[in-house]
Order: sequence, then structure tokens, then C-alpha cells
Amino acid sequence: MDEFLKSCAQSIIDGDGDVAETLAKQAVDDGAPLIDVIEKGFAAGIREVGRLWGEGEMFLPELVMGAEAMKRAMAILEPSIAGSGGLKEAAGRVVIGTIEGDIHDIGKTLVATMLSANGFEITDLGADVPAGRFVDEAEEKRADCIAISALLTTTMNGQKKVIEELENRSIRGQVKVMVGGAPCNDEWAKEIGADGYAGDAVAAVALARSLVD
Ligand code: B12
Repeated sequence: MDEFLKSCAQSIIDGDGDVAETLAKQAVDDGAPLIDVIEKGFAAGIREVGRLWGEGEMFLPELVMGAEAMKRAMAILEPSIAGSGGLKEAAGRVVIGTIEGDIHDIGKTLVATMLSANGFEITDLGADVPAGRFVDEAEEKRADCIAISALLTTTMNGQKKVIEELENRSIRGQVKVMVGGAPCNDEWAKEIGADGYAGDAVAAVALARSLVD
């Protein structure tokens, strides 16, 4: 399994979408633990790509190729995770998206998929979503929880704007807010008055359950 996970990571580092897709199909066919395949395989690869890029050892086209390979693998893995059912208890309605100005959607989509696989009803607004739109949709869908992803230090402040918008409309008490994404942490969640932070998709499910309960 370790070798397999390493190959998954390497396919992303190489930006090789064909290999990533083949490995993802193999994981599904073999009944491999798909969350591990994503977190310890493909996502480890994209994080390494980010590290190499941050250190100037990779250029933007290679970063984009890595992200595209990742998306191709995810397109195969996600339907199988969503179809796996998971535990259906404590479901609630969640409106999720990546905040305005931020196009990173891989982690957000993974969180949405995991929540859905665990019985939550998901409205996925995609990426680059204005603060007001999160609140509009939460009101319309009578959501229990708004989940906001931010991957950039320049966009994370938008998470705070969503909470301010809820306060402006006097509905802050009716909907929980959870935040996530690489620059976020527990302290940030506290600082902006969010109800919780989770560092990965598995923790996000546990957090959503506890907030909705
Ligand atoms: C892939 C990637 C891209 C891809 C995005 C493709 C896509 N469709 O998503 C592309 C190439 C397009 C890209 C563009 C840019 N990127 Co980029 N990118 C990354 C990279 C390498 C990986 C992100 C990723 O997908 N990780 C894998 C997923 C599975 O992990 P995740 O996103 O962290 O999500 C998990 C958790 O955080 C959590 N989570 C996520 N969201 C949520 C939400 C909730 C509610 C909860 C509870 C949990 C949760 O659960 C997820 C699953 O486990 C990161 C590096 C890194 N280490 O994060 C840089 C990174 C985020 N990018 C960065 C930058 C600077 C950019 C650009 C500005 C580059 C440029 N100069 O153009 C642009 C931004 C454009 C924009 N306006 O958004 C910087 C941000 C630096 C900073 N401090 O702000 C990073 C950190 C790279 C670096 N080391 O410098 N990027």
C-alpha cells in the first residue's frame, strides 16, 4: 500500500494526469481505502508540489499541471466516496464554497464530498464566492451550517465578512459557521467568531456533526 500511495503522490508531482487517473481507477477497482489514497497519496503529492513551488524549485505551469492531474484523479475517486454511504446519522444542511478572490477548490470539494458521503445535504457554491452569496443561499436552503474554504492569506478575511453579513441580517444565531483551508487554524476561527475549524476532510465531518448536534 505504501508503494501505491507513493506512486499516487509521484503522479501529481510529475503532473502526469494519465498516470494519476490510472492509479485512481486501480484504487477504486481494488476497493482500496479511498480517503487514505487521497490524503496520504494524491493530496500528499499536491502539497509537495506546493512546497517545491514555494521554494522556487517548480514553476507555475508545473504547479498547474500538478493541480490538473489531482483534479483528474479526484473526478474518479469522488463518485465512489459519495456512493459509499458512510454513516447516515446526524445529517444536516451545509452550504459550502471557497471565498471570493480564491479559486482553490480541491480541498473544498473534498470536504463537500466527505460531508455528502456522511449523509449531509450539500449545496456547493464552487469557488470565488462573495460573502453575501453564502448568506443568501444559507437563508434560502435553511442551512444548519456554512462551510467556508480559504487557501490564501489575502482571501481568508472574507470568512470574517460572511460572519459579519450573518450578523447584519440578524441571523448569526441560526446558522453555524465552520472554516478551513491551509492558512486557517483554531485561533483564526476564534478571532473571527466562527464556530469551528477543521484541518482536513475527515475532521470536517466530525466538526459538522458536533455543530449540527
Ligand atoms: C493546487 C494549488 C493551486 C492550483 C489550484 C487548483 C484548484 N482548482 O484548486 C492553482 C495552480 C490554480 C493555484 C493558483 C494559485 N495559488 Co495555489 N496552491 C495550490 C497548492 C499547491 C495545493 C492546494 C491543494 O489543492 N491542496 C490539497 C487539498 C486536498 O488540501 P487543502 O486545500 O488544504 O484542503 C484540505 C484542508 O485544508 C481542509 N479544508 C479545505 N477547505 C476547507 C473548508 C472547511 C470549511 C473545512 C472545515 C476544512 C477545509 O480539508 C481539505 C481536505 O483535507 C497550495 C499549497 C498548499 N500547501 O496548500 C498552493 C497555495 C495555496 N497557492 C498559493 C498561491 C500564492 C497561489 C496563487 C496566488 C499563485 C499565483 N501567483 O497566481 C494562485 C491563486 C489564484 C487565486 N486567486 O485563487 C499559496 C498561498 C500562499 C498564501 N499564504 O496565501 C500556496 C500556499 C502555495 C505556496 N506555498 O506559496 N494554486
